This record gives sequence, structure tokens and C-alpha cells, in this order.
Amino acid sequence: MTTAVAAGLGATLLSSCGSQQLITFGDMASGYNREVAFMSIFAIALSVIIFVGVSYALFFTVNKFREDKNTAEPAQFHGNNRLEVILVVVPVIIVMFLALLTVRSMAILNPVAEQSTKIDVLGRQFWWNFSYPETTANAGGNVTNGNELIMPTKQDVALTITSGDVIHGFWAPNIGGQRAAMPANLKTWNVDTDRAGIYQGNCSQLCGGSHANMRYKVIALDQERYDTFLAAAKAYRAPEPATRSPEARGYNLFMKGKPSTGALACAACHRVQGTTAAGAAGPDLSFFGTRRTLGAGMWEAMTPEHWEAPDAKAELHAWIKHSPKVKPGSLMPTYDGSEYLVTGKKVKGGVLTDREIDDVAAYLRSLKLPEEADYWNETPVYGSTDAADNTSAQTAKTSSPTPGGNQ
Ligand code: HEC
Ligand SMILES: [Cu+2]
Repeated sequence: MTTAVAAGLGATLLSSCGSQQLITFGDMASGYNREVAFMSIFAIALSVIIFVGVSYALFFTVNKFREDKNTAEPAQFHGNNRLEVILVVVPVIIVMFLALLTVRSMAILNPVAEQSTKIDVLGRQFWWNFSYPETTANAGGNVTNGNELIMPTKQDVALTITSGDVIHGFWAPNIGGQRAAMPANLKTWNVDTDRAGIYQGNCSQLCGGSHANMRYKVIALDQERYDTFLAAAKAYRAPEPATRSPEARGYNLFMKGKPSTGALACAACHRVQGTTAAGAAGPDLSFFGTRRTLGAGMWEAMTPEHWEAPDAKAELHAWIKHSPKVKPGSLMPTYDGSEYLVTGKKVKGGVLTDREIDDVAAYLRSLKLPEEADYWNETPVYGSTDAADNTSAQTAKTSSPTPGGNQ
């Protein structure tokens, strides 16, 4: 019953071209959504009663007092105190009842338990960082991941949400309601799900040119797998590339850029755990090779070969070369000499050759968590209508549309 009501009310079936995923606050695996559904029953029931009552009264009166049936002046009840009091008191009672229900739900949902898993969420134009404040990485700093939020199932997860620039909205409907991410403002609140799976998250505030491309994935893992992920992420140090390999050349470019052409060092803006790269102006890339999304969820590498697939390689290449052409308004520099925005002004990017870009990409692809900590592996995509999407790398076949093409 609860499920039917909430699903009927709120289910929004959003489908992207390649894979289809059910994004809905009618997902009853989340305690938050169950609570909202419970409240909705009363709100909907009262609305229906009022609608039917008012409609009946209207049609009854109009019909009964039609002019062709009555010539006399209709009865006037102007100044009928009893009627006026009833018409004020009844709506007040209804509104108070609904307000009490809301307060009750807030009292249940809002308190953050001492022992809940804590994750810090930072939104920026147009990407997300998720870090684990209670988990210090062996290589220093907190365990952090860009654009992919890994959380445990069957417990409250306390998210402390903020923004590094303008107001963003954190919203992954399957695991809870939406919350504003505001600069210089930390707000903690709970999300939860009982079911391991991959869920879609989006920025829900119009925050600039690529607001609609400011997405993320929520990957909910059962406790044991979550612990495995966290332990591996904690122990992680970016692998050292073999000398004279493409990865080694990529590593050098990543750390130093190419000053002779004005190509900025990636490390100035991106962090890679276990290296000196500690930039914070762009998403954390510590285990980029394990990730399967690019451009804050704009593009997904869901084929069995993920980053090794030719189209995925092309997409990553195009991204590094000129991300603003792939993603409108991206604040990452270009590496083909074309223009990009720095605090609202157009600036020309430096230049890396295609081979150099491939080397940097090879380095990024090598940044992988150990196999057992690969959180994508065998985690079902919730509500996927494509059976192949439902299992792991072994069978998944579709990949999302290529938004900007591979220029
Ligand atoms: C001036 C800062 C800056 C520099 C320098 C920079 N980036 Fe970025 N990078 C960003 C920002 C900001 C984003 C997020 C863009 C977005 O998604 O809107 C980003 C996003 C990315 C992403 C996508 C990550 C994801 O999960 O979606 C990759 C990959 C990346 N950068 C690689 C590089 C590489 C490789 C270099 C060096 C060749 C580099 N970046 C240099 C700022 C920078
Ligand atoms: Cu946003």
C-alpha cells in the first residue's frame, strides 16, 4: 500500500539513452523515503476528501439553484457566524495535523547518531568530492573520491554537505531527500538504503552552465564489501609507473605540466593519494582507474573493458584535450590551446600533443584500487531495465551517450 501510493505519486522514470536506471523517491529501501510515503498517505487522503467534498458542494449548488428552476432570490447566509467559524477551524485543524506529522518525521529522521558513518560532501562547479573524515589515508589526508559516493547499507549515513562556490543541491532520490549545498555552511543529515546497488545522484540547483551535467553515482555496499573498500582506499598509494613506460611519461606531465607550451600541471588542481599531487580545484583522482564515470557522471564507461574500450579511451582523450567542448562551462583548462574560462574571463589553454595526452590518460587509467575493492564489480544498477546492466563488468554492455562527441 505504502509502496503503491508513493510510487504512484512520485516515481519518476528517468532514462538515459544507453542504460536505464530508475530514479525515484518511491524507493522503499530507504527509511527516509518510507517516512515520506507515510506522510504522503495522509496528505493525499485529505486532499482527495477535500476535493470530492468541494466538487460535490459546487455541482450540487449550481444544479439546485439554477436560474431556470428558481426565480426567487437565493437564501443569503452572509453573517452566519457558525458557518464562518467552521470554515476557518476545519482547515486549521487539517493543517495542524499535517504539520504535526511533519514535525514527527523530522524528529525521527534528522538526529545524527553518534556511531553513524560520516561522509563529507563538497559540491563545486560542476563536480563532487566525497571524503571520509574518520578515515585517514596511510599516504596522508582523508580517503576521498570524486563523483562516486560509496556508502554502507542498512544504517544511517551522516552526510555533511557544503559547497566551494555557489549553491548546489545534493539529491539522490533513492536514498533520501534533497539538501542544499551552501558555501561556508555545513549541514549534516542522514541518508540510507537497505539494498546494495548503484543509484543516480544529481545537482538539483541551477548552479551554472553545466548544472545538468553535475551528476554522481551512489554505490551502496553491504558492510563487508564496504569495509573492504574502505580498508583498501586507506592503504592505497598510487602505483609507481615502470620507468620509460607511457604511464611514467604521463606521471611526469601530470606532476609538472609542460611549461614551454603553458600546459598547467594537473597536480595543481587534482589530488592523487600517495603522490605529491594535492590540488583541490578539481575532483580527487586518487583511484580514477577504478571509477567508471567521467565529467561528473556525464559519461559512463560501463562496458566490460571499461577504460580500455576504444570509445572510453577516446572520451577520456577528448576530456583532457578540451573538456569545455565536452562539457559546457567546465572549469578545467584546455590542452589544445583553445579557450576556457578562468573567473569568467576567456583564457587560452596550454598545449599537449595527442601522444602526451594519451600518456597522461594511461597514467590515470593505472590508478586502480585492488580488484577486491572494485566497488562497481557485481553491484547491481538499481531499477535497470537492461538485464545486462544488472551485473558486473562481466556482462554489462551498454554505455551512456557521448554528450560532446569525441572531437
Ligand atoms: C586549473 C585546475 C585544473 C587543472 C590544471 C587540471 N584540471 Fe582536471 N579538472 C578540473 C576541474 C575543475 C574538473 C571538473 C570539471 C567538471 O566536471 O565540471 C576537472 C576534471 C577532471 C577529470 C574528470 C574527473 C571526473 O571524475 O569526472 C579528469 C579525468 C581530469 N580533470 C584530468 C586532468 C588532467 C589529466 C589534467 C592535466 C593534464 C588536469 N585534469 C588538469 C580542474 C583542473
Ligand atoms: Cu550544482
